[in-house]
Amino acid sequence: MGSPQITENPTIAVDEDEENGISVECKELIHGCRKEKGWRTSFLYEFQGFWCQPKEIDAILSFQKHYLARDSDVILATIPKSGTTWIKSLTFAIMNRNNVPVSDGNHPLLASNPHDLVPFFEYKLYANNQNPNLSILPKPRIFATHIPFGSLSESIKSSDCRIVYVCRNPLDTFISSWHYINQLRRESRPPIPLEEAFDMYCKGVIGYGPFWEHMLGYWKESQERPNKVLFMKYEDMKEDAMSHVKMLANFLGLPFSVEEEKQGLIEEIVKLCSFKKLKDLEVNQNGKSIKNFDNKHLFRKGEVGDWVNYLSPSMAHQLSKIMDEKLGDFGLKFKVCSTLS
Ligand code: PAP
Repeated sequence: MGSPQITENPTIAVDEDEENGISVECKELIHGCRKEKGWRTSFLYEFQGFWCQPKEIDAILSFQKHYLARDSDVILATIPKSGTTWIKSLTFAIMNRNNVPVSDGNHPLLASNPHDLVPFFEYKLYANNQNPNLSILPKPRIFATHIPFGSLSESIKSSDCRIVYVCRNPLDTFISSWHYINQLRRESRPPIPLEEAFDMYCKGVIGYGPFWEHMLGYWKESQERPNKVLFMKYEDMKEDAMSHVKMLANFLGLPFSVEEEKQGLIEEIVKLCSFKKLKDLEVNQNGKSIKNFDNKHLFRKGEVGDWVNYLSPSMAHQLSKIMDEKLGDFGLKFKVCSTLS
């Protein structure tokens, strides 16, 4: 039944609701997994080499069994709080620009949260024991996931479908995650102290983590198969969104025509999907897209380098050392860290 030192800790009790409704297969599986205290749920379980919550594991099992990729599919992959909402909106706007003009006052992004337009495998499509018939969806289909590359279904790896991975510097990702989780815990539990969350993050214990394994899985694949995986960084996108939108459209096989560029379409897409534009929309101020998740918490500051307002110099050095050790040899670096050396 998992790790004894954790189960014996009297301060952690399993919230029965967290395992309610999950399959027998999943229940049996998690009881054989290593576990650690969770961020939002009582525990995170080490499943296929990454940390995950019971309901997510159940959905991932279903996804791995049932999802069949088409060559025309596009999969947006991120570790949480790395720019998922942003890449969903940009990809949706680029891929649908011939059906819905970006300047249309009824553009779907003005009335729906990006998570409703581009569903997650593990939170929507395969959640709660569902096995939806995705073959009825028109091509090209856009899906999203936080699942590490190694655990994607075989058909994703072997088909010609494309994967876009967005990565964010871990210092900001950590702070964004900490704020977000504390918002979600507000009703049920006290906030997690920053120092405690930081220790967990540095050990790799966070949903879909360790972050370095998550990043490297997609990074290595993008180096080996650049036509299969496009690897983008949040900081680079913030610095020059236009060239990234162009790069994304090229990768997706839908390059902008000279005419579109002249008309300023790239700039329009950048504006439509900007943090400020999306944050101020009614649907993103008051709606809920994924069960228990208020849309408004998806839009906090949207800045690069906010970590300096929270992390002590020694915490920042500790995390940047981990990044150097784990990612440096693979050539994966983040500009924001030059301020630390
Ligand atoms: P998710 O994994 O829960 O879907 P995700 O969208 O990846 O969350 O990350 C949220 C972060 O992206 C937030 O960062 P912050 O906490 O540092 O502020 C959020 O503000 C930011 N974000 C959301 N939408 C955009 C956008 N359109 N442009 C830039 N950043 C954005």
